[in-house]
Amino acid sequence: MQTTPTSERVHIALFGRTNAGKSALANRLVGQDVAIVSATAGTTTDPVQKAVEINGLGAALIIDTPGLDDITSLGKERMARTARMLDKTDIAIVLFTDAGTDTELKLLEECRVREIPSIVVLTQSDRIADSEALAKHINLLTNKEVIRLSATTGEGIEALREAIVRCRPSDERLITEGFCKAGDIVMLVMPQDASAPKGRLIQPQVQTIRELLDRGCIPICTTPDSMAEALAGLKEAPALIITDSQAFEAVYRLKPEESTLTSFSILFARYKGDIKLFTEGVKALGRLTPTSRILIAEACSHTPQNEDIGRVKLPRILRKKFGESLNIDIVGGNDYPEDLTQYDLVIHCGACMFNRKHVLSRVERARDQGVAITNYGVILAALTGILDRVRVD
Ligand SMILES: Nc1nc2c(ncn2[C@@H]2O[C@H](COP(=O)(O)OP(=O)(O)O)[C@@H](O)[C@H]2O)c(=O)[nH]1
Ligand SMILES: [Mg+2]
Repeated sequence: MQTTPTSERVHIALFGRTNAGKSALANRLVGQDVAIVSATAGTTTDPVQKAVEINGLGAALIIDTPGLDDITSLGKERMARTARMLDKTDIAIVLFTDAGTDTELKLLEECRVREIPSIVVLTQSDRIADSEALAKHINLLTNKEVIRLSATTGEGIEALREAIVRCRPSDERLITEGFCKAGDIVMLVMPQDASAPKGRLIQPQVQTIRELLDRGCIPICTTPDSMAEALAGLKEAPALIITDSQAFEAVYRLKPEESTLTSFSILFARYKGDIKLFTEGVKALGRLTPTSRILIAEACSHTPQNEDIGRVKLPRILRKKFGESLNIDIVGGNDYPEDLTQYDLVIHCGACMFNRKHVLSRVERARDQGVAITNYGVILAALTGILDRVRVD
């Protein structure tokens, strides 16, 4: 069964002090016991996330977080952890069980600054004597609507769902936005060689085909080997051809004059990140010297089995081009440095595991520090001479 990938889900994070009832609420929203609900302080040390479908919103991810006041970690570390959570948060739910402290107010302020929609809830209302008066008080403190709810009785859960739906991100993005319109024939060139997974298509291909169908376009799927034949069978040239970067040269040779050409990597760099900044950032290649410092940032923390783009391929190409003494730091998972100013270029992976919000948080950090940033797809396209021959935006 195919499910919506995590990266495509609206990330909803629950914030609050220890024992506020985050895990209980997460369970209530998910409808099953996922997080451990416990009266012992600090039981949730790892963020727990669970995929859900929310009526009116669609595919979401509920993220249960450790307490804002969690005494099992140092204050500074705790703040950094919360900041990292916010990096990927599309909607924040902030829990109060009493009048709250500076911690909740600071978090709400941080959400406001970062333009993350936030929802204030008064939890455990079933055991608060005058929850209406308390809600009013919190409303005055936060200047926000306060939803009274109970994970035990279910009171207020429907109101919370409605509030979540109102916060739904408005910038519904399309992968192929501006590249084609309804009725257009779009040819997808997708090599299915030994490196392709057995019995299925990879996620970017699936997502693109689905979107083209939704948009009323006519996707024609082919491999580099059958592309010429596929073209010959068409009455008119495709409006757009999207190719896997591996097959670029062959596709470029076969491409009809009138067809626009782009690649899956470029479309996804644009969909997931900031294509203007990435194509600008890649110009840093022209300024690199043998002593330059480069950061390669991977979203995955695992070590891939096969030859890997970020850890093997890119460093090899770059060292060959700019010298063996090139300084290359590679980080994975959450290890994305606060301070990027020592780098001449940051190269981020395609971030198939991250939501757009998360990628943009990282992109903005580089931009704000004046550091050039690009991604795997764009830099490989530049290094192999593809970038100048495709449409990027
Ligand atoms: N009566 C009542 N108890 C709750 C409610 N939500 C949580 N609790 C209890 O409060 C304690 C802390 O809840 P938990 O979800 O683990 O808090 P967390 O630390 O914020 O994750 C547990 O004993 C829960 O059973 C609620 O809505 N009503
Ligand atoms: Mg918990």
